[in-house]
Amino acid sequence: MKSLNPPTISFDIPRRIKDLHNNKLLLWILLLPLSLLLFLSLSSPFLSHFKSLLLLSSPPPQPPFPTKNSNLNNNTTLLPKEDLHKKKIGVCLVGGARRFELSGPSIIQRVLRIYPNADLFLHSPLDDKSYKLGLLKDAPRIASVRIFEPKKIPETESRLRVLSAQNSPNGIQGLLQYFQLVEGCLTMIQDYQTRNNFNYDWIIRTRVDGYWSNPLRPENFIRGQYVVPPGSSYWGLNDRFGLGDLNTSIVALSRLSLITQLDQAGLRNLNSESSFKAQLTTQNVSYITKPLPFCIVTDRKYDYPPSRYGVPVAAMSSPGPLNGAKCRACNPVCTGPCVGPIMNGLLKGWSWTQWANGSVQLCDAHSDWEQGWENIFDKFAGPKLAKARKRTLALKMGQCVNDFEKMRNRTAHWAAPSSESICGLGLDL
Ligand SMILES: *[C@@H]1O[C@H](CO)[C@@H](O)[C@H](O)[C@H]1NC(C)=O
Ligand SMILES: *[C@@H]1O[C@H](CO)[C@@H](O)[C@H](O)[C@H]1NC(C)=O
Ligand SMILES: *[C@@H]1O[C@H](CO)[C@@H](O)[C@H](O)[C@H]1NC(C)=O
Ligand SMILES: *[C@@H]1O[C@H](CO)[C@@H](O)[C@H](O)[C@H]1NC(C)=O
Ligand SMILES: *[C@@H]1O[C@H](CO)[C@@H](O)[C@H](O)[C@H]1NC(C)=O
Ligand SMILES: CC(=O)N[C@H]1CO[C@H](CO)[C@@H](O)[C@@H]1O
Repeated sequence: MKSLNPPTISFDIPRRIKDLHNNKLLLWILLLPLSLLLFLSLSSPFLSHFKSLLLLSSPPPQPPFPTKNSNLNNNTTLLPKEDLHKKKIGVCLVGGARRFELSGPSIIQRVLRIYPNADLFLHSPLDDKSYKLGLLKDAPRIASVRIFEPKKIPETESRLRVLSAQNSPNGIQGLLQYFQLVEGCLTMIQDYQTRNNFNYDWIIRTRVDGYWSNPLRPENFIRGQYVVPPGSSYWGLNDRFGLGDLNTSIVALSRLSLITQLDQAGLRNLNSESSFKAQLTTQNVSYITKPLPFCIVTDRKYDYPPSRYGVPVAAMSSPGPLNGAKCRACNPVCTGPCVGPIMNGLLKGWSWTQWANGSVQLCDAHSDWEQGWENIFDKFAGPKLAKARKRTLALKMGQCVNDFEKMRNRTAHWAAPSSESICGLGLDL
């Protein structure tokens, strides 16, 4: 027990397995280290929750909001970290594996391990990079994994009326695939809730290609409001991350099924961000933007410097928070006073992103990632992430299959092609 201060409290509990879902309470109590008990006995609001946990049968009662924060006891209550460790949290991780050797270890370290009680739900389309997903074998808890072969999604009249193909690399079909990816994760969560007869308190929705430079902090758990990053709003709402309680998350993640409602509301020509915003507003879900320390790792090329409608590409090494801006590993070409004029040239409601206080440093992303980017990454990401990157890129077929089998053994619900075929798609025998 190294630290008991937010945001890095980590209950150092040995590998959690499926059985834990059945004997959770018992194990939880047995494994609570003595030092933590001492800490608990010094911290009275925590103690009363803990006592009730010991004395009452499961499920543990919902503790009241702590009295020291009672002046904040309304819809925008910030839950203290200790409380979150007793809540049911689902983490929905969606998207293709692409450069998961860079993003994955950061997600494990700065999202999943910060909330070690959270259940991971992985929803990812199968491709020749899917083998990289095996590194999730190190995730604290895995509830459900679905790796699927993408199929064409019907472009109904209603969907064609509401959505716009503009600025979507793969047109309306691309949008629908993305919406299904997100909503499918909600379906996985709801199935899991039904099967195990409980509801999550919180759902964290994040992307496989998100690189987290700092931990996801507990201030981002706000009841009754959906939390998204500022900027990159493309006439709508930044849809690269979201966090909310179960009710708001159900609305936020129902991206495909709510299109009918948007149609009935007469909405037309929406892109991903504007339909996301419309689905929250038409369902009366309020949202709030909060700075978030992640960026979206992209292989795509973008003109430099970006023009009004251009897209800025940040260096992954930027101090941040990058709020889900696009990024790559680069030696930044624009830092300090160079950044302001470029960012001020971007349209505010489009690709613009918060850059104040030196948070953003820009890459020239007009061609491929620069030579030597691996060393650049290793330097800013540190030895742990560098090691994970090297291991994934040097992975052999046998290791990969073994990783997937390990992960499968720890996962309650597994729907994916065989480990051999996932690994075989991307690795030589
Ligand atoms: C909740 O409390 C915060 C902080 O005191 C305050 O700013 C906010 O207006 C309150 N919200 C409601 C709905 O009462
Ligand atoms: C969530 O929605 C359900 C059904 O609509 C409602 O009964 C419940 O009170 C809501 N919970 C919160 C925390 O708003
Ligand atoms: C949202 O609020 C408006 C106005 O209060 C109401 O007419 C509408 O029925 C609400 N919609 C939903 C889905 O709750
Ligand atoms: C920049 O720093 C100042 C001073 O610390 C602070 O007041 C301001 O909120 C910061 N701006 C952003 C966007 O973080
Ligand atoms: C997975 O579990 C099975 C049966 O419990 C066991 O035989 C196998 O060795 C395990 N595989 C790994 C990689 O842990
Ligand atoms: C969790 C919670 O307190 N939700 C409340 C937020 O505020 C609305 C009305 O403003 C209430 O209906 C909710 O119950």
